[in-house]
Amino acid sequence: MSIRSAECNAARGPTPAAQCSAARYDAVMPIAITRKVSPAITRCELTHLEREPIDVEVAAAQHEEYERALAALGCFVVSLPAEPDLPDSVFVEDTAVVVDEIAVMTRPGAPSRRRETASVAAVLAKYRQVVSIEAPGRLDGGDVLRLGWRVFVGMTGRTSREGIEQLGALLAPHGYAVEGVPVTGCLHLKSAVTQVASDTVLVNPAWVDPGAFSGLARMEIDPGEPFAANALMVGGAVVYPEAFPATAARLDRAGLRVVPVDVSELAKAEGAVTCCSLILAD
Ligand code: CIR
Repeated sequence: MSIRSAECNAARGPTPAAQCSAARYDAVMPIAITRKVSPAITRCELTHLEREPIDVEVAAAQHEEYERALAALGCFVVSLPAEPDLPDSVFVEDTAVVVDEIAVMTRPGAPSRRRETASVAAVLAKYRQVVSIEAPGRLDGGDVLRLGWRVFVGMTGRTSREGIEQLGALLAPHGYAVEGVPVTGCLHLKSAVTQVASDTVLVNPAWVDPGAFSGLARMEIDPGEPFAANALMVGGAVVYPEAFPATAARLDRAGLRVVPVDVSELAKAEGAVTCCSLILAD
């Protein structure tokens, strides 16, 4: 089990292999950056959901289980302390887009979320060269789905054309091709489609056109579970919400290893499984 507080990891960084024995071990582990649930999550942004009471303790406990699931799948979890004044800061995915070569700090579409990026940038700087989306561009990491050298970006209320163009310009020198994808009816592109295997995406065709993902196998969610397209592929498995058993059965029938997690309290804040971590390939 490898869950470390950010303080503990401060010395870890992209350590030269000779510097400590942990470095050799880290080289084969994905790094998962997470952040504890803010007590202010009850004041989170909501776009497509009605506000419901959120039990902060339950949300925090579910988040800890999520971190444990990532660690059990071989991730080195860098767990940042809660941000008491930033309601949505547990959803670290939205603050950055990380590829092997660089980390791009986003400029989140919701103004209330813009202060979330600074502390994540400080951590990412240990692992990658850090660059940023600049005003007036807007980009949420939840809108960015990288599939090999293709980077799909949702055209949503959170992510602007300017933000997509800036991301394209930052990633192009490293060989990535950025494509904007129309999305309707949900918060982010990754509410509508995520990767579940090297050659397969899980998609809700009501929210995004599966035709955008040509060249990949497209598995559809169970139509009775509209929020079921958000899955986190990591460590040879798919971390997946318990709330969607019919779609989970489809994943299972396809031969995928499904690791169920209960994120029901975080879902009331319009969060799911990809949004609670930034996964860095080693
Ligand atoms: C928001 O509206 O920004 C948060 N309440 C939820 C963000 C979820 N992020 C994600 O799925 N990538």
